[in-house]
Amino acid sequence: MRQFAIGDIHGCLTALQKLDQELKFGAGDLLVTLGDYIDRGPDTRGVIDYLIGLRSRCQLVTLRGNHEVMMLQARNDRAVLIDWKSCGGGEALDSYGAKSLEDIPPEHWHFLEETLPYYETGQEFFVHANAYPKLKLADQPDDMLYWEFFGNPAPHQSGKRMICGHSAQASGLPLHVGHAVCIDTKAHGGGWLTCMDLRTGFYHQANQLGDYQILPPWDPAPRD
Ligand SMILES: [Mn+2]
Repeated sequence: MRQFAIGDIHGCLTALQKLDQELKFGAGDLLVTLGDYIDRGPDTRGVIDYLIGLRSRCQLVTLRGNHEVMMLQARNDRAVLIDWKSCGGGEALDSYGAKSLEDIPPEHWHFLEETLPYYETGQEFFVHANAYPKLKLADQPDDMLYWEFFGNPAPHQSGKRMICGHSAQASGLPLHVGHAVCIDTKAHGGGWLTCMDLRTGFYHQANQLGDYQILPPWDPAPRD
């Protein structure tokens, strides 16, 4: 069984489709998407539709990011609505040809509502943003799970490796510190959408131009 994690997509449908075309996600594959599907990039609507479609082909686990948090809260809070629109929500609405949140289809609200705060397998745990090393996943506060930047945390008490997004790496390279890996490589800002193969350590990257490349696993021993 292959196991993959995909970083912050932010409306970058072309890059997501390219990864799927190259890796051919299918039955038996576990695919964990780390949240921030929406906002900033050009096609929030298309990305959510695509992810809903992927569910019928592979085991898809969709985590919640801070942008999904904002969009969900924007329904009930005018101040959050204004904040969300200025953080890329305007582009999300545009992708629906929508003037207001009432124009978003119910199945997309359902998709957003069903996103998870975290996920774990035998060897890894997955969060959008970060986690306190000394707290169980079930006890992590929302601010940490959805908002806190990476900052090279200590290893988690579970002994599992943390896979996260949220802290956009302007270099386009994943940030790997051994016990934690951040794979937000700024797809919406001219960077890459990264899909990490968790068992081999290879990184598959695609961008909005339809380019694709593979990066080798992280090597803990620096060489001259
Ligand atoms: Mn984020």
